[in-house]
Amino acid sequence: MRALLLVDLQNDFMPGGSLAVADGDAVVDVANGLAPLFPLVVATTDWHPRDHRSFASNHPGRRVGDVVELGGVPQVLWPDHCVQATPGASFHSSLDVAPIGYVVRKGTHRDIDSYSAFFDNDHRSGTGLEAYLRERGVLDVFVMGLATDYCVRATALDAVSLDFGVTLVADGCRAVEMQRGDGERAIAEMRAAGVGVITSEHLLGTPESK
Ligand code: VGL
Ligand code: ZN
Repeated sequence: MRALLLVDLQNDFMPGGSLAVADGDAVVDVANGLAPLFPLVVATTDWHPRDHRSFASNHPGRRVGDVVELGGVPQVLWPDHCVQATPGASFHSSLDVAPIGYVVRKGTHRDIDSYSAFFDNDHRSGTGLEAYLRERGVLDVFVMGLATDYCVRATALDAVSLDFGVTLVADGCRAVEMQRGDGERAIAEMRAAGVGVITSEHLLGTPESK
């Protein structure tokens, strides 16, 4: 059985949001097109308390982009984003939520970030997603969403380490690109770890065949 993982298709990562990913809203149509092809669709949400330690605003004297240590691992400081139950944490209004069977909330603990849908960044606690997928007999996951160089990357790499078959839907992803090339580097890293990389056409059938 295979599952589609939709990573963080939330307003704050969309153009106009507080941690906007360029062209991020372009992937919503990809998600809507792919979801009906999967028996199980899981969506992740970044779901931070207002005092989350990944926010630069919670570190007086620090700025967005600075790197600190959190839970023993390096932590990039971000603008406030995806605060629990705020409009920025809601799914993009064009996302078809009907096919979504399960929503993972991550980044909920103040003192550690969670890019991955599976584990906090220190890999000490899990989100419950692994057990959820295994109980349903999922062996293969297809991953897409925002952002390629953070939450998509971490989710795909953890899925590989958990021995799921992992495929990245590349046109369903966009990158933050704090440094130019981060998106491409993340894809190379995922590929090297054993992630298959395809485009949505591969699943939908090519438009030329219509
Ligand atoms: C993300 C930075 C901070 C992401 C989440 O969804 O990729 N990036 N929090
Ligand atoms: Zn976050």
